[in-house]
Amino acid sequence: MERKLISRLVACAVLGLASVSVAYAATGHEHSSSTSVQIRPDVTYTLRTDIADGKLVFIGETGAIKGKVNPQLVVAEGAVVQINLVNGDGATHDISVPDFSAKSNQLNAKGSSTSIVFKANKKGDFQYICTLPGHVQAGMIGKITVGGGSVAKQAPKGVDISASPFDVGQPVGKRGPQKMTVNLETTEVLGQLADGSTYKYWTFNNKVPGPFIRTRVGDTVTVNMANAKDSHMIHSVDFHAVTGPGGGAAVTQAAPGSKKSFTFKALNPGLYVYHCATPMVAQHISNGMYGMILVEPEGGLPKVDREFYVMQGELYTAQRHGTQGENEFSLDKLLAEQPEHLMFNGNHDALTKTHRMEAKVGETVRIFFGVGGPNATSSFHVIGEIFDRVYSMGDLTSAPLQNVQTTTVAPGGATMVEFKVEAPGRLILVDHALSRMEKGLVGFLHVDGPENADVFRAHSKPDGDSGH
Ligand SMILES: [Cu+2]
Repeated sequence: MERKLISRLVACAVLGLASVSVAYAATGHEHSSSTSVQIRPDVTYTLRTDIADGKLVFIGETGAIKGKVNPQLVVAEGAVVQINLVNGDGATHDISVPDFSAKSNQLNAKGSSTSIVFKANKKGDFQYICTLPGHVQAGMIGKITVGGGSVAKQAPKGVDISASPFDVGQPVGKRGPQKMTVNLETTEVLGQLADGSTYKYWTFNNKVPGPFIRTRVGDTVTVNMANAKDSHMIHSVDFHAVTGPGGGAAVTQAAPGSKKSFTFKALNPGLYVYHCATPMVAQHISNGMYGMILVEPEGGLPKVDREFYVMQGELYTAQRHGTQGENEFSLDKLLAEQPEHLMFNGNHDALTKTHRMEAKVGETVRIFFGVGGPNATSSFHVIGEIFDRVYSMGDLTSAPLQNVQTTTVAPGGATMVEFKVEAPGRLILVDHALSRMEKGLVGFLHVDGPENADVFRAHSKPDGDSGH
């Protein structure tokens, strides 16, 4: 079983650096009763081949091993480990960890890359090598330590800026139009980006995305926006649900320590994005200044069992994805539209570790999904499910699309999706432009409950007439 798993992992991994390695972890992290899909390795290292002082070597490419020659790789016992190899010298190389039967294809061209993935299922010190004749003797050998506790975890320094997917407000139900007030504070805070790395986020109410605002068509809404005293920038807010100058941005440009407000009437039902609209707007949005406002139609939305609030965003950092410590904004990468990070709800762990999204078998799930962006269009998809209904482009008054696999959501756009969960397991929220998963864009929805063999069942032995 284990061997099969590994060979499948390796077969999958040799497709290249950008391939997504899917480990069907038989033990499952969360559920004994259901099949869990491990879609990301637990730890990733990137090595580059090079020639140093007449010797052939591996050099660490990112993170704590950056620049180190034949760096020691330390991983936890049981971890799924990915090692990427980039050809830095143009000679033919590969990478192998013989003790785990992991071996890559050969790289020939300078700049080409490959990877291996394996499960580090035994403790001890092992070797990673290049298997080409003479290359180990020439210096291409390093140590991988499994189960060593010698790597000190960097203590998190940033605050948790990830917005809860559960904060979706109260459904309006049958009520009539009313007056309401929305209070926003714009802030600049050092937030946790991933394990061991931080970023200076700009936010509404210290969360990314900002608060989910729930209104009804015909409501009269007063928006009070305060820019925190310790901000460095002017901030503002543009609601796509507002009919008026700049969606409110024309009258909310607030210097640090000042307040602005305006009142609008919600004329059009729908699911709308809001964002900061202060130059450079793309930078303010990227840094985390976006959220959503729902304008429910008369009579409210149909009742469902679970509602979630999820938004996709991008970060453009000078440091490459995976770099420890504080990551800083890069104007060049923003203008080139080349994000180093993509996230659901603000950071890499928001919907995989920090907030546990759950549903029970038989329940109906609704996701309010929006793209803050500022640039990437999302191909929103849930692995292991089919959207029963898609309210495309946030249009809540037309009949929804039905039975949809993947739906396009524009930057500054939104979509409401609904589906019934029929079988237990871990569903995976992605943008099906799956290179982005490698930059942090993934979320989980855990479905608990009894197996539903009618809908899905695994076979312990290959079925006689099913072929492969
Ligand atoms: Cu701003």
